[in-house]
Amino acid sequence: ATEMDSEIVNEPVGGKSGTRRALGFDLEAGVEGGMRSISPIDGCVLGHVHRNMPADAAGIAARAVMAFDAWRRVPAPQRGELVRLLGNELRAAKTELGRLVSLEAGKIEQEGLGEVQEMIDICDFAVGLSRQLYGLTIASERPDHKMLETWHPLGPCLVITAFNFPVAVWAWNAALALVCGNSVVWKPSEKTPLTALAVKQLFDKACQAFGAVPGDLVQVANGEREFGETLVADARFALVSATGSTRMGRQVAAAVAPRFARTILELGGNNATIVCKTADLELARRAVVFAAAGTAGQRCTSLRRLFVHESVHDELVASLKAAYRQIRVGDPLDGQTLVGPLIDRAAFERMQHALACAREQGGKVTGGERTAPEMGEHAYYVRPALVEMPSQTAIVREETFAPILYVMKFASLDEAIALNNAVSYGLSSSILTHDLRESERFVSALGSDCGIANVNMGPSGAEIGGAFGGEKDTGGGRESGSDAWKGYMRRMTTAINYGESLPLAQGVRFDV
Ligand code: UN1
Repeated sequence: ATEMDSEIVNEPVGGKSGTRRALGFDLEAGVEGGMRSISPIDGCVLGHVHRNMPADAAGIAARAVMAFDAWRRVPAPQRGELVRLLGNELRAAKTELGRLVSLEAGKIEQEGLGEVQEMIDICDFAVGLSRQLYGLTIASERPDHKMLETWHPLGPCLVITAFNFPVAVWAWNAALALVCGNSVVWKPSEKTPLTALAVKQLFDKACQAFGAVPGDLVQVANGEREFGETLVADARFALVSATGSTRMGRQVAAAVAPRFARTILELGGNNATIVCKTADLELARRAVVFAAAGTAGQRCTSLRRLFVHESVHDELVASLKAAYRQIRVGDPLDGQTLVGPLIDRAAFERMQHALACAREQGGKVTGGERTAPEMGEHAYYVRPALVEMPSQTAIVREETFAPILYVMKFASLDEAIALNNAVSYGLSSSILTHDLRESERFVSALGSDCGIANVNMGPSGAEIGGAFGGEKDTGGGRESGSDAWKGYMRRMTTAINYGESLPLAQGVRFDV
């Protein structure tokens, strides 16, 4: 990657100026009039990237159609070979790409690397899948007949991703979409355009190693809101897979509904953990701190609501407070740091607003204040907040994308499950208990109403092997593992008559 080395000049948006290595990626630094990528680490500009305008959307969609037409002709296991090569490129560039994720999204290094590992994992999964896009044979009710179910490529897929998982969520979608025979247009978050371009370079290398890949099989389309809306409205996209806010998801769903195209929506979450009286409190402490404070509370699956049995409440809260005091908040590139910055000032203001509301609604707030002044006035670092609430008030039922953990007491499991389910979202949830009856009830049809319900761990940090997504305002989509691939293909049912007569289904007689 050395020939790709370029220097990205930081503009002094923040108090500092200086230069930062672009980590081996040629990231179109200095595109005139381009979109800026700002590092949440210190508020400095990392670089500029090409900004697509709404008028560019039609050309992008047309190229995606051409690429789809060629790619669907390639046998699925060969399509898997391209994804295997992409996985190899990701392995080779794991350190650099993970660091770029840290630079642009503000994640600590471990989590930046973890995100790239998640991409590698889904590539491996998709390679295996490329030989397992199984259909069915179905017994026919008619003599000398059989029925088949076959899965075919769907069409161009538009993938919209969020800043908080700037590369992994694209990979969950793209690795599956590609082995399923589709072309992909990637509209990254406006806050993380560089990581997308870096991934595109790795994809291009995989294409070179593969040989004959149709041009524009994957297009990265950086642009702003109106550009994104124009893409979503383009009828040539057979699928729009969008990760982000519920407000955005509602707009996508409404825009796509008139043409009956498919959506996979992975929207907000307001995830809860229930700690029962038999729980291992040391395990609970560790699970809660990672899930609530990790990634600065900026995962869709971050823990935001903690329900603790009244008999262990005070003990757990005391140990959580002690643990919270130990958390190192600061430069995510420092290996000792556990919590990096919020993505921007708006996120900081929303957090402070939520904490003010919580106080008004009877909450006792510990932490939550701004910290790490050495990182400059244009970066927003906060102490993770722990808020003891008298009950699940309005602010607790809202998702605030920041490290705020609301803690509440409960007396019976039924009450805790009802509280878990009493929010508009349904992404993730978890229970800590050593009582089998409690954990089984939680994961039963009468338990958590979320797409994810974990036992003896927190709600975040899902593996790629399972289907990822949730119910209600979370949007209902499923991505990643299990049979999520079916969302990227169209299903065909075929009845075949190998006899000499024409019996009709349901015994209907129609003699001519
Ligand atoms: C997200 O926050 O958008 O379960 C996805 C997790 C990760 C994915 C989170 N594997 O925390």
